[in-house]
Amino acid sequence: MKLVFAVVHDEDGHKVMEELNDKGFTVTKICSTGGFLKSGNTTLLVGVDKDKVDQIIEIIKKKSKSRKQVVNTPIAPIGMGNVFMGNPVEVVAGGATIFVIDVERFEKV
Ligand code: 2BA
Repeated sequence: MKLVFAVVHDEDGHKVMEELNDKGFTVTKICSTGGFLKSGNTTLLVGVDKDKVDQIIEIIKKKSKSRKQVVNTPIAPIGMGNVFMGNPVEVVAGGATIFVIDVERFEKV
């Protein structure tokens, strides 16, 4: 058995989850935050047999869009106060970041 972790954009999370449910997969949604952008994203957990992993990845791929996002990184203090000049940096986030890990044991009690 495998556990698929997929980090998707908040706006795509619902669509991905709905499609996975429609295709018969059980999904857990976790509200998460990206360490770089410090903005909300969605992490989906799907436990499945090994032979279904590719199907899940295809669904996530189909329902997740990549987006350009701008992050303001402070580069220099201005004057003597605590005001920082922003340095806007554009990054392309997503479609999705997917991890597939082995499940040693799976129980429902
Ligand atoms: P964030 O950490 O907020 O990153 C958002 C986007 O910012 C990333 O998109 C990437 O394009 C850019 N980025 C991240 N770290 C960067 C850095 N040190 N320098 C320059 N640009 C950087 P994605 O790669 O598509 O990642 C989207 C989200 O997926 C991430 O949000 C994070 O929550 C998760 N993620 C991505 N790779 C991961 C990893 N190796 N481990 C854990 N989570 C990961």
